[in-house]
Amino acid sequence: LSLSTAISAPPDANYDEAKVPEYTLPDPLVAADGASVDDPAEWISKRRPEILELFKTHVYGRSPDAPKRLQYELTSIDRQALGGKATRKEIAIKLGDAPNAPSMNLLLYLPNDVSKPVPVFLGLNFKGNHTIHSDPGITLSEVWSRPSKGRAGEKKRGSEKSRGTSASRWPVETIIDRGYGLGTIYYGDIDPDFHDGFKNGVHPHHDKHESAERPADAWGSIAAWAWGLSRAMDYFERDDDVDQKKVAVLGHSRLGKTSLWAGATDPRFALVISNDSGCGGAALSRRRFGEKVKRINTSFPHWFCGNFDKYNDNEAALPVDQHMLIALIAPRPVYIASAAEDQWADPRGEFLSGLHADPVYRLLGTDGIATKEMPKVDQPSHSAISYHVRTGKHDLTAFDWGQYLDRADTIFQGSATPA
Ligand code: GTR
Repeated sequence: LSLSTAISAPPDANYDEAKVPEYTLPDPLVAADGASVDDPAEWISKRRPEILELFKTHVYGRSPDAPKRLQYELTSIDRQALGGKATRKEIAIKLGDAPNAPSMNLLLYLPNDVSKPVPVFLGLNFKGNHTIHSDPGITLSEVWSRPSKGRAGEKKRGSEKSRGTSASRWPVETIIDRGYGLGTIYYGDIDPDFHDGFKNGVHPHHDKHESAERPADAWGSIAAWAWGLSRAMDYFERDDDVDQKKVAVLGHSRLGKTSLWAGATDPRFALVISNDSGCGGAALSRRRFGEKVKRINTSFPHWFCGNFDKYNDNEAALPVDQHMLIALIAPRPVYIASAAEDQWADPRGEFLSGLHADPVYRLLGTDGIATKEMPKVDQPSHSAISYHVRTGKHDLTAFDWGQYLDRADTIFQGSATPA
């Protein structure tokens, strides 16, 4: 009995490799006009922009430009945080030019005993900045509840008792001890994660539709969250303590889908990490394994653009598949991670995206993916396209972080220089 069949699948999902349909992936190295792309310059000037455009039109939607002026405010600083080993800053970053545009609150830990600037991991969190660590100095985020039983979603200040409740996913001390900074933002600051017709969050501040109807390629929530990550990057460019050339963007699950789209759209991210991102993230849609396009568009109608609905039970018609999302990140290093018991996210489909992005990575002069065979459980494969599948469930664990830190050490070499 294989692991995938041992874990029972929801009624409309397939967890059996033998039932994966036959499929043909679009070739990332064949342009829309049928010409094959065989030099890096052509990839950069012709094919990459085509693919980016296809993802904007059919999958994530079209995001606005950055605000004209970066407006931010340092709202707190403690140079003796975490027993003196770190500086903790909180920065409110405005998500638009208008005075009533929302702000997001970046929580930033930086190691004290290393020379600056430092490399930084950046990732959104699900439940509020104060949940990532029990540090009493973190401002309690205002957290959205989802609408239920006729009640609208609402925003409330997080409770004292929720401090540190997501700490297992954020090993702050380990990150600091290894010479890295950590930046995180509550994703609901950018867009609350429920479907309200795009009335709250950043969307209404940027959408200027002529007609009342929302265009089928208007940005969804994943695009909005990714856009928010780019606004954190705008801020990093102004912070002398942060090495803006060494920023790793990371996310788990829906926020892994988000980190991949952030990495694809914003070349300033030097390392892109997808933790258990699954459907609409690293997993190939055409495999129809675990979560499928129709399921995700039904459960989460606000995540993707309207056009993505056209591919419900119709994946073969997609002009892209998710290996092309990975290819958009090339030649920058990417790390795709899966969990063995997370069949919903299709570990093999996540690996295969990396494998089928390999020709683009090689064209651009990197070592691509190190293996054509799916690595065994707990045996990471490291190269420009890194991959691991670890023991256990859908989660972001110490094992995952250990790998990401090792990989960052290699890529950002000598990052942890003592002061
Ligand atoms: C699930 C969803 C997945 C994944 C996950 C998460 O309900 O089906 O696509 O995003 O949520 O974000 O934890």
